[in-house]
Amino acid sequence: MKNPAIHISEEVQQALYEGRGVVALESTIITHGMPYPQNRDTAVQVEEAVRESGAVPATIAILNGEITVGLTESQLETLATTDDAMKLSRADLAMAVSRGAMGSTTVAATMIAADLAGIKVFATGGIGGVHQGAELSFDVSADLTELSRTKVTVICAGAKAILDIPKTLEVLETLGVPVLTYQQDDIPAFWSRESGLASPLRVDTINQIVDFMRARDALNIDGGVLIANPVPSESEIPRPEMSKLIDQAVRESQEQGIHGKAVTPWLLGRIVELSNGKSLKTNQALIKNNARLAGELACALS
Ligand code: PSU
Ligand code: MN
Repeated sequence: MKNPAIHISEEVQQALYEGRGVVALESTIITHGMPYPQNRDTAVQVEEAVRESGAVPATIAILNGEITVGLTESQLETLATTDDAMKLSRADLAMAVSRGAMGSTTVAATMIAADLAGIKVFATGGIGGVHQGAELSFDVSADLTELSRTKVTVICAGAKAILDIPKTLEVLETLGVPVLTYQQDDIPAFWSRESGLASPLRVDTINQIVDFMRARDALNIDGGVLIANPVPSESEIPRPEMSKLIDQAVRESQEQGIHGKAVTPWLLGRIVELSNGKSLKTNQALIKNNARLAGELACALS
């Protein structure tokens, strides 16, 4: 890898060189998704979950303009306490690089960096998607188009339930992004195991995911794959309970004119308040669960 804008940690470089399993991890969840110190603690625990599966974690962020793949614990701490880090997607990733800024990567930007580094598997909490009211606001996350063009497999707990999940699934289908739900028929809804919507596809084993990815390669089909992994039962907040909080948060965000990049962080923060911190615990549990599955998949592919 001879890209001057990218720094890959020695451990990650070594693992890639040896063909071991490597899992990319995003950083917007650290800067814009959770409060301190839960953001740092979760980031550390997610890396541990990847390691327990036998893979090497590679958290990705922009540190002083350098795309950094594989953060040290002190770099994680710095990022977790940087208040003005830029939330970066495809459109503005290069601005953080050209300005030498601090920035965190969304699903879209993490996919770009992972692909540049040669990492094939990426674990996150929930992807961005089509927002409620998008027919008026046109707010559709760039995560969806990135999934259609960049060849990385993303493990999530479904689209965040703050979104319009049926519209998100429609757009993914239009863009040709396969959505594979792990071990159940219903597509999960982030904090809840069930959404009431059938997943387009279902897989029950890691081997089935590997076979699917290999078949896609053989057919020369480009772009990413989305794996939806339901939150563990013991940590879930059932959908009826979540729905009330989500409706209130979405209504308030519209009344207050929150728009653009601020929408997702604002809603997530408000839902943590409205649930008295319960949604944060679920968020932590589901991302660790995704990191474990991603680690197993990365090892099976290596
Ligand atoms: N899921 C979370 N917390 C987050 C995000 C997802 O639990 O902070 C972030 C991801 O980085 C995702 C981004 O890519 O929100 C989507 O933002 P937007 O809707 O502005 O595209
Ligand atoms: Mn948006």
